Amino acid sequence: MFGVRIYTILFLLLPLSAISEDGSQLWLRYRPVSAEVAKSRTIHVNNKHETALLARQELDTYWKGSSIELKVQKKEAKLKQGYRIDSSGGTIRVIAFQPVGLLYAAYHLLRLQEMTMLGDELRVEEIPSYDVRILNHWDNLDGTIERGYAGRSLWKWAELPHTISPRYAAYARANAAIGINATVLNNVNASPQILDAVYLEKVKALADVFRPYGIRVYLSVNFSSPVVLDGMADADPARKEVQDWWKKKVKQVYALVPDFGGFLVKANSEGQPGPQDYGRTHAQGANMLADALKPYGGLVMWRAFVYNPTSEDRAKQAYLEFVPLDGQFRDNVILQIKNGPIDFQPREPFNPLFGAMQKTPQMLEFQITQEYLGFSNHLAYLAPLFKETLDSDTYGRGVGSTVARVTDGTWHPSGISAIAAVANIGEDSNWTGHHFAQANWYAFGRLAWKHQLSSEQIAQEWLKLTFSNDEQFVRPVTEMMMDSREALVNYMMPLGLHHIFAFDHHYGPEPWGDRKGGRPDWMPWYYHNADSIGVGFDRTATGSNAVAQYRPPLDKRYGDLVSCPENLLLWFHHVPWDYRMRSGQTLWDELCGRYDSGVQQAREFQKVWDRLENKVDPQRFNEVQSKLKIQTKDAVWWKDACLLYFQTFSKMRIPEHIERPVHELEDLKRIKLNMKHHN
Ligand code: GCV
Repeated sequence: MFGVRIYTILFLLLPLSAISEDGSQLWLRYRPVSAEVAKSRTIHVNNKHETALLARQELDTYWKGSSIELKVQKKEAKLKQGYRIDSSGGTIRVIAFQPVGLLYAAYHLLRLQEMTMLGDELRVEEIPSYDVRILNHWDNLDGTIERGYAGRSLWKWAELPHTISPRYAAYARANAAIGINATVLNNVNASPQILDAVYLEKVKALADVFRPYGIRVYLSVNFSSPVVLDGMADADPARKEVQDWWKKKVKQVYALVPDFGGFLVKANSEGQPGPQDYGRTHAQGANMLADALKPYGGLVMWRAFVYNPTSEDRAKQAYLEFVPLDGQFRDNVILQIKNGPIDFQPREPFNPLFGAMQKTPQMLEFQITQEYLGFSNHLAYLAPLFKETLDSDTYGRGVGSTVARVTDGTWHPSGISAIAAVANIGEDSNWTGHHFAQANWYAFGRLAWKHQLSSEQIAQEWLKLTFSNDEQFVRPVTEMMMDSREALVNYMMPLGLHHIFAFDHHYGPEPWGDRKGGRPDWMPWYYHNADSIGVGFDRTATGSNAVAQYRPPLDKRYGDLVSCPENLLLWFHHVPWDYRMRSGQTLWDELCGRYDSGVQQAREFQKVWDRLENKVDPQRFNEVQSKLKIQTKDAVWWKDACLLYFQTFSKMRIPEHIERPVHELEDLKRIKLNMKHHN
């Protein structure tokens, strides 16, 4: 007894930063208020919906301030899923049109409280930028996750529906707190089994847990499901029997999950089946599913990630395939388009499909999981990458047709707007493998809610909620986060280089990579084209002419060596080694400088972090510290591999002021990481 008391006293005396945390609480580290505080104010709600009651419960448990009145008001339809908060006269009044708006408002208030940013008066109106803010899990039914780096899947399919892990509700709550309102449970490389009755019962169990948090379930479906599950002769979307099969299946799904969101489909892409197997178009395939879902209000998110090993530049293929189909899709189909034309590279220009289809609603797909950005080993804050795409002007309807406006409902006001990202969540205790990878999940949610937020603002919010309000911590770490994606671009693929990863895992460098008989568009040389003259992919009129897929003035801006932004130079041009860059240096010297500055930035991150040891709890401090060591080692590996390899073509010296390579090229070529997955 005495011992316990001493420990309690010791514990209370310790600075907060000395108490270890494992990261499992994410941005929800609120502490329950005392009974006394709870008694001193009332939290009232005018609605009995489970989500409204949950909003009240959250505030009741954690809110330290004055009384709050939560109201759902039918006349406030323009608030959609949003809310209004007003605090004049002592009581805080929250108005929403839907119960979920109250829940979002509750998290808004708690967020401000946690950041000590509650002023005397509150006047807030928030309406989300997108209707559907959805995570895509690439989780397989066997518990593995494609491109997942935070352990196995959260979904315990073998235990479901009878055993419900407490992490399901924790997951839903974490998402609701940042405004995410939908989730696709399974991999786009979809097992047909997900639609089997046995699995649908499991899906229902998850949907039941998520529902109070305002989260709707969607599923990835395999186009051949009727063949695999029920032995139908084919899955031709033009055949009545196939259409009926889907109608029956959809009915079965809605009987179990009445608020089911819809289907996500990867078809005729990387070996997945699709309508083209039967000579039908993507539109015909998507429409068949859309017709089945329509009576229930379900959506089809049809992915535009298609490319085949033809002589056509991979970057052009989705556009060539989909633009001619504009106008042919049902109104409950949204085309889901990756941010760039290749595949979630550290930097890509925006995908030219955005803004090119005037009649077809489009949605963005980002990748939160860091398939091409150092897995969960590298600190790379992705909000700047997300913003770069959102803010890109497509010129699709003149100046100001940013990707954000093309997708947020401005272009298609009568339809449903949506934004997706591939999740980085697994069963690791900190959910995402790297503590700082939580920030990317957070940033996606916040931008999906409000794409006008700045990356910096989001980083600060996240740091305050996740670590500490101490300005001496928040300032330098925000800066580090803000620099981190560019640092990674520098040490991996500066100046528009892309896809020079090792074939087997997309982690380390393999610019020399080649496989006899392998698909050229899966080989690094396909992308960098290094030769004795220079390096880079000629996508101008003298090359693949991919620049022509961009609207004026972008076609000219990208197509011209002088006006092309330097950070995309080698994406669009094959540039001579001795070409003079804006800095006055040759391309070769500039390239060396970029790789080197990436390494120096990584070293700097280590210093920044080490200086903050007394401001972070020991467990998280140590875990981040050791990840930063890996990151720096990898940065050196990337720099040496790329410079030594490209030097075999440029035959130029690495400038003297640059850190010398510490590896031999031949040794680097022998490194084979044991990480399966390819392409
Ligand atoms: C789910 C890339 C990834 C694949 C992924 C694919 C896709 O090619 O490497 O793992 O498959 O994109 O987005 O469909």
